[in-house]
Amino acid sequence: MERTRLTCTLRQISPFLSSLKYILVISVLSAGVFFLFIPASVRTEEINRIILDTDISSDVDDVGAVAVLHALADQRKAQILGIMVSSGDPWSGNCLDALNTSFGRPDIPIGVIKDPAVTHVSKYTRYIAENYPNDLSKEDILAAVSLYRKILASQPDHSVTVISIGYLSNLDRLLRSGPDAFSPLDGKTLVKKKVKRLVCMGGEFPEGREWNLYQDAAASSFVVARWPVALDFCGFEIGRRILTGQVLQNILTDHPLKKSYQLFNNLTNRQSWDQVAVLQGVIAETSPDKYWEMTSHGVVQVDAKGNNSWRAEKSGLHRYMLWTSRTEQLTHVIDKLMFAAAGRAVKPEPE
Ligand SMILES: [Ca+2]
Ligand SMILES: [Ca+2]
Repeated sequence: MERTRLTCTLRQISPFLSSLKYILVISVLSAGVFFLFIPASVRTEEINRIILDTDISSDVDDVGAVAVLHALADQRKAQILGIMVSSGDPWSGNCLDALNTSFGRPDIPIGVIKDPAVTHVSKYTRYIAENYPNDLSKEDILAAVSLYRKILASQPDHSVTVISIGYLSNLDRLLRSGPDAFSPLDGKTLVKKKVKRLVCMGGEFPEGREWNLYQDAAASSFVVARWPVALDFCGFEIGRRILTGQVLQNILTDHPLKKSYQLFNNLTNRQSWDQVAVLQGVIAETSPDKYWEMTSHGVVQVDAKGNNSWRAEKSGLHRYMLWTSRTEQLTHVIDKLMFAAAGRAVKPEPE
């Protein structure tokens, strides 16, 4: 009896189901056709064009930041134009290529700093470079300053966000660069024409002395004084209080993201200076969740020793990030994004 009733009901609704299927197929097809006819410039308007500049080597939050950037690219919030290395560690470039490969983007252009460069020993770069697939060849690699010029010259005006999570050495060389095969413009003019904003993890606010700025203090002082467009700082005091990474224990494979944290601190939590800068560079303008605030405009100065100071000034191009009652929640946001980047090889996300 029950069975008969069920069969009858199914028979009654089956024409409805097939027309529903038909409507669904038509909707999906027309959405696809509609998408094809939207000009590419409009489609990509919301996608931030990003160049990341990292000292990936001495600390592991750079690896976390690369993961976060890939996760945001997967969500179509960022387009990764290229990644520059400011560290002189000879394994940094291949480690980065291995990470990009593991996140499904093996061909992201990588530019590496030429000597002289700030160099530190890393707990993970050599292992990642030697044990995970990557194909960055030392002969083909462009100097970061050349890759910056090549990429910027090919982009729409005022469209590129540069996110610096290491030393400002590459940007110093970019600003000082002259015309070349990629562009007839000098570096500063090229930046002014193509770059929308620089986000810099560096400094301590309102004043202090921080690693990224004092490691190559001459470069920091030069770049901060002459950068011709908007410059946002994510200071030491923000990322210091956001501890992430321990949840990577739950990744079931030997993913190089997990392996880097394992080699660095045996998968305990680490401060998240660099991931915060990526969030400021990619989602600050579009996110409905105000996890932090920025100051009004002002001027940051960096002296010859790498000390930074701040003064408010309406015409200044600089701002810095302010901690709010919601900022602590970035811990969860960052852990989730790092998880997402590592893909399906994970247990369900922890709450
Ligand atoms: Ca590659
Ligand atoms: Ca860094």
